[in-house]
Amino acid sequence: MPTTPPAIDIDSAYTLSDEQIDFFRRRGFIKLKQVLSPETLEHYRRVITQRVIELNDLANVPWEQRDTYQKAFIQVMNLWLKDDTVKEFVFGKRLARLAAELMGVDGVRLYHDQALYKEPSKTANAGHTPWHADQYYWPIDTTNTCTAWIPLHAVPLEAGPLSFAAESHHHEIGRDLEISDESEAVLQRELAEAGFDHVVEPFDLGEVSFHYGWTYHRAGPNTSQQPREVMTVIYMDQTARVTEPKNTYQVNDHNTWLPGTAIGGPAASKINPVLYHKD
Ligand SMILES: O=C(O)CCC(=O)C(=O)O
Repeated sequence: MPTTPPAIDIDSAYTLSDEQIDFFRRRGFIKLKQVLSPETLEHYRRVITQRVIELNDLANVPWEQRDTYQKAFIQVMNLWLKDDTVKEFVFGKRLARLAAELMGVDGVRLYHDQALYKEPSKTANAGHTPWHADQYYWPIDTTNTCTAWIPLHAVPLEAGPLSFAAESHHHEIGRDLEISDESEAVLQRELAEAGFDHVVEPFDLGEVSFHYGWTYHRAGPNTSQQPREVMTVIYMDQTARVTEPKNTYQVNDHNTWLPGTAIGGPAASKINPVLYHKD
C-alpha cells in the first residue's frame, strides 16, 4: 500500500450546517470551501495527472479533428482500478460522507470516478462542456446520485470552472439529450426561458462542488495557458437498484460500471464498493 504523508487528509469529517444541506437539496448543487488542503491536493494531483498523461486516448488526435465532446475534456475513467494512490483518494471518507449527508442517505456506493482535464482551447468558440445532466447516462432507480467535482488547483473563470443551473434538478425538459451541440443549444434556451439562475463562479484552491445527477451543468472553455485538472467521484445511494436501460449509453454504462448486476437488482457489483455508511 502507498504511504500517506501526515499533512494529507482525505478521511476526517467536514461539518455541514443545516443551511448547507438545505441549499444542496433546494438548489441541486453546492460549492464548499476548504474541503481539501493544498498539501492533499498537490499529493494526489501529481499521481492523477501522471496517469491521465499515460492513459489519455486523445493524445494522438489533433485538436481540429476532435468533436465537441473531445474538445471539452480528456476523460479517464475508473482510475482507482489502475493506481493504488488514486484508489486511496477515491475511497476517502471525507468526500463520501459529504455526499451521503448532502443527499440524506445512510451510505453511498461508488458509481465510477473520472478525471476530466480540460486542455487550453486552441480555437475560438470551442472547448466548452455543453449543458447536460449526468443521469441521462445512468441506469439507476434513484435520484440520490451526485458527483463531487474536485479541482486539483484553483480554477479561475478563464479556465472553465463547472457552472450550474440552480434548481434545475426537477426540470424534465431536455432529459432525453446526450451531451452534444444540440444539448448546448436546446438547454441554453430552455433553461434561460424557464428562468433558472446560471451560477458561474471560480473555484478557490480546496473548494469542491457536489451536484445531483439531474442538475443541469456546463463549463466554459479553458482560455488560460494551463490544463484544467479535475478529478470527479460519482456517488449513489447505497440502496440504489439497476433499471432497464433507456438508451444505448445506459446499456453501455450497465455493462461497464455495474458489471454482472441484474436489472431490478442492487447496483452493487464488485466495482461499486460502499465508500461511506454511518455507524
Ligand atoms: O468538468 C467538466 O467540464 C464537466 C464536468 C461534468 O459534467 C461532471 O462532472 O458531471
